[in-house]
Amino acid sequence: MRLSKFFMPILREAPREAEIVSHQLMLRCGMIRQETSGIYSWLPLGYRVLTRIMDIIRKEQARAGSLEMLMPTIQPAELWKCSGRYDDYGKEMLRITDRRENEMLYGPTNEEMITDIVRSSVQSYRDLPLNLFHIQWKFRDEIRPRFGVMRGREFLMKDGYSFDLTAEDGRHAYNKMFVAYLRTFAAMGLKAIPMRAETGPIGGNMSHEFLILAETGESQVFFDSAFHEKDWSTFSIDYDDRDAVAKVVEEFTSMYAATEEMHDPKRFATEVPEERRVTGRGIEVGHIFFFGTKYSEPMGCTVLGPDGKEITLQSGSYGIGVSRLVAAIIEASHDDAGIVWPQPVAPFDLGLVNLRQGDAATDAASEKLYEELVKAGLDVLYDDRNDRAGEKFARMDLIGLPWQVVVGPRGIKAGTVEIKNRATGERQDVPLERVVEHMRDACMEVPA
Ligand code: P5A
Repeated sequence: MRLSKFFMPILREAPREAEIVSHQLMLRCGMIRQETSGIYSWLPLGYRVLTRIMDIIRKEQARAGSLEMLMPTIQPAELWKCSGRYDDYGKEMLRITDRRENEMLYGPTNEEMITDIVRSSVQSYRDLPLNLFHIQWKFRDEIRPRFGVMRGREFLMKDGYSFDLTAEDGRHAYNKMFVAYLRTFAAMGLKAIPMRAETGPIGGNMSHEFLILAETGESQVFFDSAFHEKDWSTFSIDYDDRDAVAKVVEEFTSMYAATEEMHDPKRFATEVPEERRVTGRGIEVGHIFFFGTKYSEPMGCTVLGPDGKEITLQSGSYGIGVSRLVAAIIEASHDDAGIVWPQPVAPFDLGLVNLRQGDAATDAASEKLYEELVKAGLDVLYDDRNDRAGEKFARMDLIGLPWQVVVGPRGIKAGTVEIKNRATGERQDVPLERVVEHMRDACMEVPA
């Protein structure tokens, strides 16, 4: 992509209403634009990151055996009356009436709708287990939408739902998602600590939140510093191996980690040696629930078992804050100059900077490199604009692409370009003919 043809409305200064660094940087980079309180447009740069996050989620969900589908944003109120949640949800739910006076709502979540789909389409025990997910916009009329897309009113969620015959199978489905979430966040360059959690309006009797640490996080968290030493990135798993999956879950849940609501100071003190007790703040990027029959029972979600008897299904639901993640990643990964994208979610793999647009030799070398890098399968943002070098550097640092390939007149004379690693600031002169290979190695070095 040529910057001259891209739409990335950079702001020199952060608008005053932005209180936290991720919100400031997202606005400054032209990633999002607020339309009204808690509702945002995603501009091309921001949408690229959102897309890469969705790609990672899809890949890990598929590995864990979940099937993607798409349910609507608008739901009939009828379903929610059936589960008993229509009144419980209160003012957070946006209620709508259509021209025929039908009561509708903009979905804050989809437990009712998916349960309705399963109860009407699945008749036999042979059709189970089932695990379905979608990535869809939600609306929650939050009292205090704030921090940009971190706590929005309209926000993008990945929500998945499991249906099983027995509590034991349901537990396995829950464990699989637990592990899939660890893998998903790790693949984005994040360490998301699973913490025992309250279930709130979603309900159920077992639940974990996944939180990433950040000073600006809305939740106070208490955990064992042993989490810092854990290696999130490498474990692979055979999802059909129940014991192996349960073992990973056990390994993580046996270490103390709790949000304020669930924190037990006495247990914390007895279980965790003093020097390992950490109190900090975290951002909730995922939340999983096991319901048993909480939704299946009132909604009559049953199948016929092998003996012809009715079985009420065991269900669970599994959420990831997709749009929140974009802000959360920035909170976890930035410096004074701007964003520092982890490679797997970066909007482009690298920025190619032509330091002297209009100089025949640098123009020719930049154009040639651009063509070759794109041909090699790399996502390149090519700064071909006629701006001052200082402005170009500052802009590249601000938008935080993992690598900068800088083409300047002096280097071209010597047959080299400078490659800068955004995260470490390390610079290296690389011969022109080796740049493509160098960048390919650097960018494809993604953890399995
Ligand atoms: C799980 C999937 C649920 O809604 N039902 C379907 C369950 N869980 S949850 O915890 O309420 O939400 C899941 C994740 O969505 C993100 N999230 C938000 N992101 C941005 N703005 C909001 N207002 C918002 N509310 C929830 C969180 O990451 C949460 O973990």
